[in-house]
Amino acid sequence: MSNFSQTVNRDNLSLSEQRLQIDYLSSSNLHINSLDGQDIIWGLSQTPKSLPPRYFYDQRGSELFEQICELPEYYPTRTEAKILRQYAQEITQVTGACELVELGSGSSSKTRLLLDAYQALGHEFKYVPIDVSGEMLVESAQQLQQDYPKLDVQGLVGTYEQALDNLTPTTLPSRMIFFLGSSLGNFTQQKCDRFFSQVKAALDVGEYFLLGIDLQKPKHLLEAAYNDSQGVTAEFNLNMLEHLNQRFAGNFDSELFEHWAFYNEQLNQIEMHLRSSVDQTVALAALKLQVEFAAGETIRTEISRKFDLAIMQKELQAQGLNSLAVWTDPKQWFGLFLTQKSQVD
Ligand code: AVI
Repeated sequence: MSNFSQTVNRDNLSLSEQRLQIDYLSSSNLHINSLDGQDIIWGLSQTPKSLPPRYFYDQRGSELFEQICELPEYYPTRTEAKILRQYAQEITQVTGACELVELGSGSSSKTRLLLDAYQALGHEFKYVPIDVSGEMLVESAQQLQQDYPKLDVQGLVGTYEQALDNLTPTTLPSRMIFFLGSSLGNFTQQKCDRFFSQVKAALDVGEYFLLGIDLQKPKHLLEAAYNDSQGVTAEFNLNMLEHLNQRFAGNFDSELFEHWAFYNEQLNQIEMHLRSSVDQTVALAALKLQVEFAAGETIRTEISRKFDLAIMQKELQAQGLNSLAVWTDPKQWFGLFLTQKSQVD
């Protein structure tokens, strides 16, 4: 556990009296990874080149992601929402009064399905959204408080790792950490293992972890979801270059790159790349970086792993997170696990 007083900027924004509190977790870790761009220098010096998917999410990228979630080809969001709608009440009955900690809360739209269920059962609850985008977090927390007048929100602005390390003991009888939308799929296996052990460390024995994951399915369905006919995913991918230009004084010409997404069946993952259409040199002045691209060379911007329910259940179990329920949709396109921490660390 890192030292809370060192890593937290104590200038809490106190909005709408006591019911909305936002803590900014500004450790040096956040600076190294995302502000100073060391991860960009590293990724662009590798063969093949890569960039961290976190750079999708500037204001425009977050808007484009919201649009992706509504696309006819992008089934994960609505499939998961259907499962949640169907089982939210069962979840509240299992957990009882509880603190709800959401990793990567974004616009908090699916969260409402859970909040509705907790509210309807009359259980006491509190919402702890965690996101790297402070603007998005404050905006959606304020919106939620208008719609749920008794809701206490204690947001944390920072990475998952920082937030999990800095959760303070809950005053409610239990805690449920939830991670929806198959964001786990954007982690490598190694990062996934580290993440599970951090989740486990942030829970007491008997507390809960709710996880939504996208499942393996035929290649054509997956490739359609990441190559939509309206070109929104392509714009989302290319917007990363505009974001880097703006943030690191770069001169990427996004017209000289194209979106490329395919399903890697050996690794069970979608891979998103940006392919250079010409030989070119790009500079990111703020990072003192010059990068050469050959025509046809790509930068991998994202992996989106697709999972197997039984394997994931075993992995969770091996991490001391026992499945209490595994729900899916009739086509078995998406899975939702309700797990409980079973052992002492
Ligand atoms: C955020 N994440 C789970 C999305 C995914 O499907 O991997 C990001 C995304 N990339 C392209 N479309 C959506």
